[in-house]
Amino acid sequence: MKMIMRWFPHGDDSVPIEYIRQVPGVSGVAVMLSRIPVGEVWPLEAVVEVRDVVHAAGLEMEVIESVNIHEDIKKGLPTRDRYIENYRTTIHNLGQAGVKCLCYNFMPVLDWARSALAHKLPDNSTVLSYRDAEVRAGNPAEMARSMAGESGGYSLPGWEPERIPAMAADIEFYQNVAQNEYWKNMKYFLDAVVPVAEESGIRMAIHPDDPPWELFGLPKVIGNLENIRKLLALHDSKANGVTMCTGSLGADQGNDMPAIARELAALDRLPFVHLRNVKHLTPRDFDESAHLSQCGDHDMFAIVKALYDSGFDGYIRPDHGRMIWGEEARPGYGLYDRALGANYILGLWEAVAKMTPRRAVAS
Ligand SMILES: [Mn+2]
Repeated sequence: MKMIMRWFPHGDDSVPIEYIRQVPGVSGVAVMLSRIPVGEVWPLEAVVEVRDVVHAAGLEMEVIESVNIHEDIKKGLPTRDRYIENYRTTIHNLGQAGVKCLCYNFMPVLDWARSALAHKLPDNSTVLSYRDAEVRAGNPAEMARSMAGESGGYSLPGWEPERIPAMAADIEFYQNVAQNEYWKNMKYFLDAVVPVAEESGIRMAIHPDDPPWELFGLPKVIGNLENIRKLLALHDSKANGVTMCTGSLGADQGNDMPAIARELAALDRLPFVHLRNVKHLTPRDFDESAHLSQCGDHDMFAIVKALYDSGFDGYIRPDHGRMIWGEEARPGYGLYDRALGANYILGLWEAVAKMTPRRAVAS
């Protein structure tokens, strides 16, 4: 297991990479090149340039999060082939630069949705929060604009401003796309890119829908174990895997996170895990919370133990954190609370490892 943290290059992060190296037990970062427009190739030189910055700080850059997928691919338009070809080239280039894991999502239009980016908790820390009625009462473009207003000037990954004007038309488009058509578009994409990932030594890791339930009449993709199994069957390869995000998938209390962790890790289809906690007010309203089990609804010990016992050998990052101690940072991505989260998870991992001799796992 390798503990990593997300980091945004090119001065687009309040956290200097040198500080991440000082978080005990963290060996690398997950990065994205957010300046390259969605659909275009990530040139090898641009990837290597960032990798060298990461290496110079004494960290690894084995995980990319994310290379976003052009909407034409998700829509299944004839123009998708050009973008898929670009995606294949990008995967090849990432492999050349030593990348091992590529996190992406296949959600239509929306990358993720929250009703507030700085909701105040009783201890005066702030967190991202989700109130279902508020989100449904608005429209995505409004939500994007209000989130941008709260983002402290940082770009929000997946909510690039250039995408906002097209959102209404895109949502309209999907009202006539049947769920099984959408899955066919995903299979078309995977059949084209997974073989390149295999050749390049990269494992694709799809991120669950966030939140994992229907919004705005858009097709659902990865919101429960049944859909994850379906995804894995679309293209049977170890390079077609999953990012298990306990904050996204775990927002639906019907999802048994330790059971999902066990199944995916045992299948060796789980290269990447996002660990964060959520505190529900109702089944469809929640606040993100500190990582500790006692601060939210997840039993983090049970999740970590499930991963360990199943032979998990991928990357973990503390997902979002709270904003604490006066830090000003990109929403969800302050240094302090994520560092606390990383070390809490590492503590759980060490305890589980020392208490439970690892059983041999067939490869
Ligand atoms: Mn996540």
